[in-house]
Amino acid sequence: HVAPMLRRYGAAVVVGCIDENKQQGMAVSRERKLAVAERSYELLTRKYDIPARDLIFDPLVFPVGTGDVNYIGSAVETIEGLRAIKSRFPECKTILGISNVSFGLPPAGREVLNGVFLYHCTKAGLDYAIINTERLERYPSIPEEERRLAEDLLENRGADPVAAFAAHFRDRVKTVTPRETLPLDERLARYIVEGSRDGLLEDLDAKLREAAPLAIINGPLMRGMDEVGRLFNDNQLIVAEVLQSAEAMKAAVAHLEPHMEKAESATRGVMVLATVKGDVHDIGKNLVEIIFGNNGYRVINLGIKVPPEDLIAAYHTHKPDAFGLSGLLVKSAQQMVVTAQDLKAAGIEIPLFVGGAALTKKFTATRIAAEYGGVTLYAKDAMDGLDLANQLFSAVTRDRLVERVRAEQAALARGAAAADAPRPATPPVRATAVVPRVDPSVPPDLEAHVLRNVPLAQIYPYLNLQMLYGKHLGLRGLVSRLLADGDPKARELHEVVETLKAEAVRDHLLRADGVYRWFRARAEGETLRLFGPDAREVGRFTFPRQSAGERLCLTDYVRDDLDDYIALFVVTCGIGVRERAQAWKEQGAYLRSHALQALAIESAEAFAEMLHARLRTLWGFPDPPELPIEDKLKARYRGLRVSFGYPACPELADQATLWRLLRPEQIGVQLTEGFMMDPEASVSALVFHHPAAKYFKAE
Ligand code: B12
Repeated sequence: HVAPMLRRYGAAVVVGCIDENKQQGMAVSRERKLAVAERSYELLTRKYDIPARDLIFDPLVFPVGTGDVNYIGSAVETIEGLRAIKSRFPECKTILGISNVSFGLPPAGREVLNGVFLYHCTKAGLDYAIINTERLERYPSIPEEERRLAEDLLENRGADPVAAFAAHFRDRVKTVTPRETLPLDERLARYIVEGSRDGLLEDLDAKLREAAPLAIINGPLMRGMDEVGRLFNDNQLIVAEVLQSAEAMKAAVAHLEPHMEKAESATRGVMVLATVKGDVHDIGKNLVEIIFGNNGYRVINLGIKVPPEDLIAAYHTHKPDAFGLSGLLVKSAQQMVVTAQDLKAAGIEIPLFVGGAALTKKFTATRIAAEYGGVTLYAKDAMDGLDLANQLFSAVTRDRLVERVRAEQAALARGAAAADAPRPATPPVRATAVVPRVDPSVPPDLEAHVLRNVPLAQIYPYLNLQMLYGKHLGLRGLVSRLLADGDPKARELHEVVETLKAEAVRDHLLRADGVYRWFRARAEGETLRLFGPDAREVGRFTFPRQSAGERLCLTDYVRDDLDDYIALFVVTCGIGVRERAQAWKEQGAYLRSHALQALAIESAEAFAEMLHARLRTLWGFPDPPELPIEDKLKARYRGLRVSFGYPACPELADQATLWRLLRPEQIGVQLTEGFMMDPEASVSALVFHHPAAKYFKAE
């Protein structure tokens, strides 16, 4: 299945030395590694005609220090297996995940063992290594004694090389010097890195006796923020901690400001930041503002739904060094193209930073950069944006960055042009995976329902913690497991989130409102017709059909021969959130401000999940009582909930019909000209009852 695709697209492939052998699938000995590689080579090059240069063999690395008898001495087998494969197939490449070798050993020892192992693998012919270069001792700087211990372990020399190695490194923890004993400058940087304000102001006063405020900001404080960036990129800090560091920075700068001359400014550059026309996305843009604003940039945040003419006016008023554009949806990415054209027509050429969930590097290269006069930079997140800005605004790195970005974008544009060969148009045909006809489920009524001030306690159980803690607050790993294991970062975040949840109830920080209604419906090809209680058509939606595979279309889930039913709803948890988050942000309470917006958007999603479950019950097919909420969040229930803008119903303009049918204005939700819902923390949905309904991508 995979090999013909590799051939078709000209892809390279990583070939692990694993076969179907039941006892010993993963090859450990050098002989088996070579044998599996030889067999794979034969199959892939002869049978499937994949060029040898596209094969990358992974001879596999096993942990040598966990005490697992199967892997004692396995490191030398990997090195020798690699050497054998490389000399047998010199035109192929090799790859290894290096640090697996040291799994289970003391951290200081791991860095040494990884360094020594990498060195020997490279000498044996390794082409690619997967390794964290920031956690690696370089071979030449490893002391003789430690090198010997590592080599004994890798080659399994001596009576018990694991014990000898572990004993040497066990107590060598990287010692953390208590803050008080550090020199003043290092202490100042440490407050920022730790996001702590305990003693910060006193130390700033002490420093003010010997240095000017601007020098303190640009010196130790900024060094702290640079370290925060480095630790974030090295996965050692999470978003929530970066926000706490920014809070400490903000407090420090606020303390120093009264001592500064009016004209003095600590800026690396000025950025005018905005969410594009038609888009209400606030949370991502605000993160960018906080990160840039506390790393030496002056950020002028123009807010949401900003048309190009406002950006052009801001250019003349503020004379910025760069623009930053944000947007959540694909439509907003298209709006960025229009904005870039308008800026260009106005003769503006300052660097343009762009970002957002639905934006990609490729779209930036082929569509936005192509329309703009100046350099256009895509940032995958706020820290990435900061890193790019720092390179751009430093005379030393600027040219190299611009050259790299332009070359990358040119390559992407060339690739896109080559891939853009016109595809034969396939006429829509009915589903090949025939969707069974089921009896319509009759809903309890066809009235419009308005839910006001739904208790948050009914919604919170449906919160997706992986999204809240992981995606928005940055916790890495499986959140449920980290919480169950009492992971310190997870515990700390739990504290923040739970406090905020309780506050949201007590102080009415969030309110939940919704509208829903069932409609009589009938499918007609790819069109879904909706009828009012008097059987008159009240609206219709046309959905795309998959052009290949199962050729599904959402209308397959609705009867075309008799009256069937679907439900529509809009929910929000966003009323008043933007204003409150803004006020907290201005006070420097960055983590709280961000956490409130994150809780609001995830509560909107949770509300949608909760309301959907309630509709299933009212509709006559309640979930089994024992079905846990985690399973509901994985859509393990009867029926399907989709939203306009999703892959099966991508046409966002259909939101306008939904608006006409449900009138969500009555719960305070407006539709923007980009068909987004204002406030941001809102979700709209179509609900199908068909038991075989499932998620699919139509285009
Ligand atoms: C969480 C989420 C939601 C949340 C919150 C949305 C939000 N404001 O973030 C809720 C549940 C409210 C939601 C609703 C909707 N969503 Co939604 N949502 C997502 C999801 C899963 C993650 C988005 C996210 O991470 N947000 C958090 C913020 C902080 O991240 P961010 O915006 O990406 O910002 C970071 C970077 O992008 C970058 N950045 C952003 N801007 C800038 C600017 C500059 C200058 C720089 C340097 C960097 C930068 O830095 C930020 C911080 O690090 C994505 C899918 C995905 N995996 O990306 C879908 C997604 C964006 N949603 C989608 C859709 C369709 C919708 C709805 C229209 C569905 C509906 N009909 O109800 C609504 C629209 C809401 C509205 N108000 O109109 C689609 C969009 C596709 C499309 N057609 O455009 C996606 C891609 C899902 C999908 N695959 O279909 N959604």
